[in-house]
Amino acid sequence: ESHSCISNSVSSISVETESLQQQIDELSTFSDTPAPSVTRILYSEKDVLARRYIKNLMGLSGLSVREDAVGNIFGRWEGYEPELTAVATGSHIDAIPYSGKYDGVVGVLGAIESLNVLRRSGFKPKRSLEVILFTSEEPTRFGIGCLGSRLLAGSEALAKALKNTVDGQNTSFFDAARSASYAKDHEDLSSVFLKKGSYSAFVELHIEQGPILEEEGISIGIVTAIAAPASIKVDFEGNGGHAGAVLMPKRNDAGLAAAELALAVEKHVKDSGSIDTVGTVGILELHPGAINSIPSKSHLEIDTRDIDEKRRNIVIEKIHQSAITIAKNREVRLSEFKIINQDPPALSEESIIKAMEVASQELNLTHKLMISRAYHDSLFMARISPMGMIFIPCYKGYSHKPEEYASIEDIANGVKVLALTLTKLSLV
Ligand code: HGY
Ligand code: MN
Ligand code: MN
Ligand code: MN
Repeated sequence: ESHSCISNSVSSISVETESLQQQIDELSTFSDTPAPSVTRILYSEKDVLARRYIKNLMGLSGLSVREDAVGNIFGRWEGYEPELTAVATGSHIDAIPYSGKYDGVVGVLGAIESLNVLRRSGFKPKRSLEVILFTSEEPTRFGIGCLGSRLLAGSEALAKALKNTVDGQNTSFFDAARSASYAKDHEDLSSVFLKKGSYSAFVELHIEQGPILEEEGISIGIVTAIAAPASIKVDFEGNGGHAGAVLMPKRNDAGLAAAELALAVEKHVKDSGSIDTVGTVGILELHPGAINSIPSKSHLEIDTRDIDEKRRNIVIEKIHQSAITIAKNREVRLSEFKIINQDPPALSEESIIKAMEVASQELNLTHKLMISRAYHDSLFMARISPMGMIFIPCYKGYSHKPEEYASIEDIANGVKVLALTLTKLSLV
């Protein structure tokens, strides 16, 4: 009867698109910047409101809700063989400054709706199904991406580092967590770690954050691999001084050192020999930041990624060499060159790729295999569980900006593929 319930479920599954769109719109109002932008930073008051909103939706869907010490939230639909490892799906709801309302959100609200779709179709899960809201996928507040999923994947290094991590306002990670009513009784985060094999499968629904699906008119992206991300923090220091009085030969301008390094990043990335290597200097701060004062300090943060880990690491090496050479030539001090993260890529599990392909075929949806150039919580869940990702098209591939958009039809397609994929993985 399990096969029959899958086959007739294709015809009987339907997504409640109005309420899903309404939820996306409502969630986007929990923001520190005006619409259409969304800014929702980890443990901020808006983040706490958004978390409450999601927990309420999980409750309304009959899921049992639990939260861990850093605020990863789990909504569980118990299966009829609860002793088997569960199948999980989920994503994030934190949003970088002035971004959009679909990144991450589609994979949380869509996951809850996919369980509603299954419940409404009369499906009974054998393996329990869990929706996970990962704490802080974005690096905005504490400089490290996928903070929640890295800890779930058992990162001792991160658990240790968080003990003396502060944000830009000098608030410690634990003070921020406690202000959102997490990490109350202890600073030992090993309680967050999940053992390898805790889930039989993890699948994340996400907007593509790239233009391919929309350009090629394809409804579903089936992710085969997630690119390898890395981030570096660099500080230069010089003597600074009066913009009028100090003549050029006497200067050691920390701002120009940063500018030269930013251009060196672009050069090394373009010279990598592959279009798949990318590099970005998204943060470049000058101190004291006065028009008539020669920058005495500069701080830049570099994001570089590639689907080939070795090629990416060669770029990091070259960036480091450039920083040292620039400092020497300009007689400034390279006071910090810190690699924050240098992660390997992740491969999706063959059996989950297969399940997503079959689900797309059953739904008559065009689909294609592709890589994810953005990182996701799936990159870390892949360390403790077989992983898969479903992409849906987004407008011109825009993301991390207010123009980010995905149509409710495309979102509904993603929710249906997720729902059918979950049935297959749950009945294994
Ligand atoms: O930056 C990323 O790739 C992710 O969207 N945070
Ligand atoms: Mn059967
Ligand atoms: Mn993002
Ligand atoms: Mn995301």
